[in-house]
Amino acid sequence: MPTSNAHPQLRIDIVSIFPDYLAPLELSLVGKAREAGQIDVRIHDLRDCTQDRHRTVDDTPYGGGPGMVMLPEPWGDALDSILGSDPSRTPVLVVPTPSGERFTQAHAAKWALGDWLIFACGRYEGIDSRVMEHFGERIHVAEVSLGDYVLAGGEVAALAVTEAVVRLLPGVLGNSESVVDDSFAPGRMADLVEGPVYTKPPLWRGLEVPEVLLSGHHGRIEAWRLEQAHERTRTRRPDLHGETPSGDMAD
Ligand code: 6GU
Repeated sequence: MPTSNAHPQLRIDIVSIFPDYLAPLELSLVGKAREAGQIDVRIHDLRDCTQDRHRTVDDTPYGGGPGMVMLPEPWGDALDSILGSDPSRTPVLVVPTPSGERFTQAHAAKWALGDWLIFACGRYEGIDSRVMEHFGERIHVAEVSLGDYVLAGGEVAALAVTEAVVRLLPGVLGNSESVVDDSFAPGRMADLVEGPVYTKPPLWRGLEVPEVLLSGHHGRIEAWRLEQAHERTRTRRPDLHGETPSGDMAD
């Protein structure tokens, strides 16, 4: 049985002009994984890689238009320095952007098998595209989006992706079984969201826990949960068009 010893420590570097935004990585599951030595998280201030007195990180876009674009030089220096700190590893450079491919559980599962993630958190209208072009010739670059809305910068996405990856590392979750029933987990949950969950008391404000969950009949409980997952996916996530669990569920 694989243990946390069988897995290399995951290194995570995050470059941002708001390093304090990443403070939540000291808390909860990710914070505990850091304390346990399961991950090595290093946060970097992009402004430490600027050359001028004003610590400039942006300028106006070529071609005109609103907003500012992040300069390539500080990014080049920051990423060169991080890459040079461990030539033995091959990182994935994750660039959060609303114009990226959608980040999914499949990315999280793949990156949990690797040993090094570097996040380049842009602000403003984004990072000069030559940064992604240049580093794309040296390492794998993944421009990813959390969904179809616009955040002010990549920091929240870096937090989200980090948490999605770290909770999949062996030994990070208390119960190693619990990830297989997750929404989107590879396998039967791949295109499904989880159904409702309940705990004690069995009757609360006139609302009962579904009887099947109190039956102790594990086969019926599993079948009911799968049925609920399909129903919830059909109503809330028609974009996933989850398959029906069996012929009698078709409608
Ligand atoms: Cl990854 N970044 C930004 N700035 N906005 C987003 C996003 C990422 N995903 C959705 N909106």
